[in-house]
Amino acid sequence: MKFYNSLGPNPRLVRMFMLEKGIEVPFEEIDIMAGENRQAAYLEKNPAGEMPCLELDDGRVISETTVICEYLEERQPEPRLLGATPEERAETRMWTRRVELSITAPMTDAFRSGAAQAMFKDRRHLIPQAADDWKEIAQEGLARLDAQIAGREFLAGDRFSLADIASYCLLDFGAGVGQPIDPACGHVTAWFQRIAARPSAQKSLHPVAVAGGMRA
Ligand SMILES: N[C@@H](CCC(=O)N[C@@H](CS)C(=O)NCC(=O)O)C(=O)O
Repeated sequence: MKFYNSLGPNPRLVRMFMLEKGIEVPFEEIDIMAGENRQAAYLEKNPAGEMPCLELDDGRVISETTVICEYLEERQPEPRLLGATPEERAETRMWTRRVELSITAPMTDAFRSGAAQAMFKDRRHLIPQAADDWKEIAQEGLARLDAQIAGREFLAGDRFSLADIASYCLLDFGAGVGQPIDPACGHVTAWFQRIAARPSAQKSLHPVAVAGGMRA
């Protein structure tokens, strides 16, 4: 297997997942700032042109972060980060998807069409006039999440899971690019600090991010 790695919250969440599971695979670095992920050699691997992806030994390529994580969990079930039963796995997927759809996707869209417009203008269809609305939508989602997770340690209840890793990495990135968690969201803030305290949170940061003070 080979992991095509880069700067960015999405590759980081797979790195954090691998660290938590003790999985080591060779990495090949792709320079997203220079647009290497949008050039022919990488597009042959992942036609979406997005980072990261995982190349299997038989040549197949898997992209989409949570799909990569689920594949790795199937290959190496322990420690279980999806869940031990169909019900636990369903809860993990539900929370991962809820946070992505209602919070981190609009947050990322706001970033691309707002602060990072110059980087993304030739890569994606941007909607600059929607950037502030997406920021508000993400904050509204955070406020709803805050009420939903009152009294629980992790997103999917009392077990640490992929939902925590994926959500943490995207929210950590968002906070570093001008979209912090509203301090009024006390439950989300406390949950975020619990995840941030795990050694994998620091170890999963990309060296370029560490050098530049970024959270990715
Ligand atoms: N839905 C994708 C999103 C991947 C994504 O947006 N990756 C970012 C890095 S964090 C990227 O490739 N950005 C550079 C670009 O789009 O050119 C996934 O889950 O893997």
